[in-house]
Amino acid sequence: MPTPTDPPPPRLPASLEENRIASLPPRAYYIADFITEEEEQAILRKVETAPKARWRQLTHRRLQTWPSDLVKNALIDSQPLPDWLQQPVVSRLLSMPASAEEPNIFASSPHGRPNHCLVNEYPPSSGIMPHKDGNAYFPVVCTVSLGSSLCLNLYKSKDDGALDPEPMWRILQEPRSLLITAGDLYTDYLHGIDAISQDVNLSELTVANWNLLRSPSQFQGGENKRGTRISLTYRDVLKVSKLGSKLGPLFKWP
Ligand SMILES: O=C(O)CCC(=O)C(=O)O
Repeated sequence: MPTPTDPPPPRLPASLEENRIASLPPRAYYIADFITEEEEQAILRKVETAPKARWRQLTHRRLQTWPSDLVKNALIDSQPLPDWLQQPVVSRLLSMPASAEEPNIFASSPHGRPNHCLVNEYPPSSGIMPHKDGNAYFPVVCTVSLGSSLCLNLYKSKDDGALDPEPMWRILQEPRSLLITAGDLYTDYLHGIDAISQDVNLSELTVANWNLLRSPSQFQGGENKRGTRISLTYRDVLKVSKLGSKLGPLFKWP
């Protein structure tokens, strides 16, 4: 709950169209100040204090899955997302019109809102291989970045299925920002994060969302030395199985 001493919430665009990344295929949006520093710190504390069993250690990064892992591409209808992942992020997402026809970016998704969130932790020099998110989800991903900046790379696979090693575009994600990718960009392109300690050669010519950054001057030297970044990726899982509610109290995450 906000208290009278909390700083005001960020000013959000009247429509996502104001924050469209114009040089990318439809559709991508970037909002630099989506949450406040206080909100960022509060979410980071929740991530850090989550039960140890919530973390899955991968080779170079750690992952939390909320409310639970998918089983055969379906979400087990056990619990909703916890409140700290809903407020302020989900309510703010749903408050922003996507276009004149769409009251928000999840308006035509099966559940009308995200029901799943991955929390990824990337220490410097870690990343994620280029991949597509697949067909378990409605084709909208909303990513909130916390703690540090890094570049997300976008790739197009060639006609023979091989991946061009050079990304077609880079999106620089600052702490407290929101990136939304949807539509063709979700279905036809791969995304990944280079496992490097520093992003280099950053400029208005090489970063697709340069004009939407909070502080482009911070990267004027063309470099971003990475710290530990946490990302929250929100999606709507298409299939929700009722199995969880039948299993009742036996089916519980920590
Ligand atoms: O952490 C990110 O920004 C990207 C995560 C990602 O690629 C995914 O969840 O599929």
